[in-house]
Amino acid sequence: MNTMSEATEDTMQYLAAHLSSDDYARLSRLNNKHVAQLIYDVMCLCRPARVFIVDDSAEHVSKIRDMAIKNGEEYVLTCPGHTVHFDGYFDQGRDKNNTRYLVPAEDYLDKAINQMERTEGLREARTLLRDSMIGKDMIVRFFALGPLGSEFMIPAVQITDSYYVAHSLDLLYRRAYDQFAQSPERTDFFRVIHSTGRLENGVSADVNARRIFIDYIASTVYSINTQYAGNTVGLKKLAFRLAIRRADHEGWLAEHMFIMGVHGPHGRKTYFTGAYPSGCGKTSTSMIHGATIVGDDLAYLQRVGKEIRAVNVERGMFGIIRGVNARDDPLIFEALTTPGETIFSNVLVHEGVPYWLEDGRTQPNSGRNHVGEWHRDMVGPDGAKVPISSRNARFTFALERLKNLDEALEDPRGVSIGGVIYGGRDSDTLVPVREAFDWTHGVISIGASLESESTAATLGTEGVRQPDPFANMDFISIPLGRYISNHLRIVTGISRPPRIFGVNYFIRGENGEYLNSREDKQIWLKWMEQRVHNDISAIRTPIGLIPDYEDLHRLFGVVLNKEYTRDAYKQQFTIRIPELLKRIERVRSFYENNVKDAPPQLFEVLDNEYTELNRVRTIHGDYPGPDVFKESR
Ligand code: OXD
Ligand code: MN
Repeated sequence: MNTMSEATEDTMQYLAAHLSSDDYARLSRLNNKHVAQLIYDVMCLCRPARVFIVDDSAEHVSKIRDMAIKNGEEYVLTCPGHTVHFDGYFDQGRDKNNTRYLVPAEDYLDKAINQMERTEGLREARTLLRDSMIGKDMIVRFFALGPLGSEFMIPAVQITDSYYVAHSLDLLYRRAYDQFAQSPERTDFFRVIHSTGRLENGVSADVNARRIFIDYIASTVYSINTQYAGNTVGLKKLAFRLAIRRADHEGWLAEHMFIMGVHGPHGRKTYFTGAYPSGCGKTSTSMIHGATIVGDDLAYLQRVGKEIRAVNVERGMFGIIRGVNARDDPLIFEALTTPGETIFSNVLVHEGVPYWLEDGRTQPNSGRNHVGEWHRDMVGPDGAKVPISSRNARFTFALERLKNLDEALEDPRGVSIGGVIYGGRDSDTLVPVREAFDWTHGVISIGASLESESTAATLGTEGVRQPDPFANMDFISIPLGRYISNHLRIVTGISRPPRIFGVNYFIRGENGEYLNSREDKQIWLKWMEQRVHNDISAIRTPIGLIPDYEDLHRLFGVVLNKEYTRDAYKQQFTIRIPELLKRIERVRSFYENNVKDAPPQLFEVLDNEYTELNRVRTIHGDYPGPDVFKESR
């Protein structure tokens, strides 16, 4: 299949004969021969019973939702607007092993990036897609990544045989059929082709042949034999990989980042982006009390004049629901328990009400979830005890459901970024918050050195420490060395680049206890906001700048009405030299062994930090408390 070519007269005649007159009229209105060719190719290969070309009308939007319900892909819940969808027991997360770039023989991607030879991959995709839509509808949808009418915007088409997927897309992205119609000459749109494959009891039956291929040569993504939205809503993490390549060509950045407005003193608002691996507090940070949210997952960043500006690629949330409760995530919890369009996935449904892990409510002992009929203590087909809901159960809704939505979501110019935050799941090494000495130090020592313990967002064992540069390792589609150089370069000519910070919400004490509570994030954010404006000073340590006790004490008092003790400060901000040295050794060896062309600054920054940590160790021992550095200023 050549998804990049242009339809001929014959193709148009075929389409006229095989589409309904309304669908053909909608296709013709687009006047885009590349779109027509794509539809023709997928029709010939997958042989659907019908094709539905979807425009931006309210009528189509509600038809999609109705069809998802009629086909049994979603079930209506008691609360108006709420539905639930179930994925198969073995289809509960992003399938990293089977998500591959299709790389032509002459191209290079680092070996840490999952890939296969392009021709072979295309052949496999075609084989698996052949006849996959017999008896089903083929739904064709048009969206924009980024705000409509923005310089950042990338148009995208997704074809799917799942109304649930088509419905999810609707809540997550900006509809752009009209936008396509206005620019018939555009051929640079991203393409996604998805089929659930053969269904048994409503779920993808052939998950062993689950394949997700990214053909960056033709800006096309294939997703086959899967339903889990992280694998099938192609405009999310799959098109994002195409965007990383486009960003590389065009000199901007596509990042796995939230965008949020942190509110400082005297009505000041400072925008931050933040990258954290899935399941490490990214959404909950962007939803923190007192701040406003622009987006929780994907951002495009560009240098515009003397600023770095960013937009949210999406307009909705596909969030992890575990742990969302009235106390910890009150605004999401409110949206999830009040009327309004919401799709729950892989939660437990009991008498029309959804329940999930750690939802803070009295939970029923039975109901329906992703195993089918569930009761407490039951074991699943793999012999493991089945929790009340999947650990990666999710909710999907449009951001407009949230009371803390920032006014800039649809601003075509994006927002000006004051700070960039990286956070991972690390139980024993890094302090809760630190600031880089400068942009280069931050890119290398914080972004490129990020590691995290694995979570339920991807299939496989949880809790394994892995390198996750920029929290983007799963999605990086260009050589990593080049990706890092792009980060170093983006601020060229900017006299005051955004500050870079690292956070760790998961640091534990000697007895394994967490040293911080969830709400402490608020303090780190306020501290970072004030640092961006140089309102307060900070203490220089070998790994970056850390807060002064007095500033944190004041912030804990004012913001949380909490007494912050010197003892807590000392435990949290002790510089754990043996662990930090090991971390640098791991990061160094990851780059040495896996990455060609890492920029020289990478090894310089790591080596300097290593030397400095060793120097301090000889004077102050393995675990110097923060005050040691204050005194030595
Ligand atoms: C997500 C993910 O769903 O990263 O955002 O898995
Ligand atoms: Mn994500």
